[in-house]
Amino acid sequence: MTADLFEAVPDVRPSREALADGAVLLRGFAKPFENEVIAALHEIIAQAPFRRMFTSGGHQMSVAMTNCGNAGWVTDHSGYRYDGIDPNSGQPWPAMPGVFCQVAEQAAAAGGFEGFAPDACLINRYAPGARMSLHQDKDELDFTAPIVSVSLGLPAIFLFGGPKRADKPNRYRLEHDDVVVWGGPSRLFFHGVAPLADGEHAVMGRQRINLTFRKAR
Ligand code: MD6
Ligand code: FE
Repeated sequence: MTADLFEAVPDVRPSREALADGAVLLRGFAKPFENEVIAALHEIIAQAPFRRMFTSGGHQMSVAMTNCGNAGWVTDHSGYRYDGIDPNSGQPWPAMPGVFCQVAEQAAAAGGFEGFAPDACLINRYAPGARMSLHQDKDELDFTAPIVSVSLGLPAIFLFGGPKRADKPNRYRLEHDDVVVWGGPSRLFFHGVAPLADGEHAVMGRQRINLTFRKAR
């Protein structure tokens, strides 16, 4: 009689939402991979800890970053680039775990991009208040490959604009296990993340982690 009181609230959000031509939000797509992804993440950050990098203009980013895969995205006084070596350790970045490749490849296929084989995974950690200003992902060599973005932990407001910085962005709430696949006509659109609201996530604690998979080289 009271059983329904204990049933989970149904998730009424559609599982798939187009953000633009070439960009799709796949809600909950990472759920089946989540446990393995989080275990692999712990191993990566033990080898290559999060660090807050500096832009070429000398500003320290609020988001802490690390990488895995053959190429890692780095920024310092000389600018942005992909580098096979972690500048903090002088060692190659940790290898891309198999489960990372699987979730990225399967999400890309679900988004219409078959055969995605990322060589870079940028791992971003947002503490409450951290943000990412509007930017384009344009440091990769091949813009025909999409980017796959996996969100874990606290929800964030993702800002998705257009081809010009001045284009007013739409706002999307990205939650734990949501995946954005992004390529084709909107591959170079401006986007960012609003300052993270404070909270405590049941699995990830007081933070948001975002994995972006790219074909950098
Ligand atoms: C983030 N993501 O969600 C930052 N870039 O924390 C990105 O900058 C991003 O999610 C390109 C494609 C998808 C993304
Ligand atoms: Fe980006």
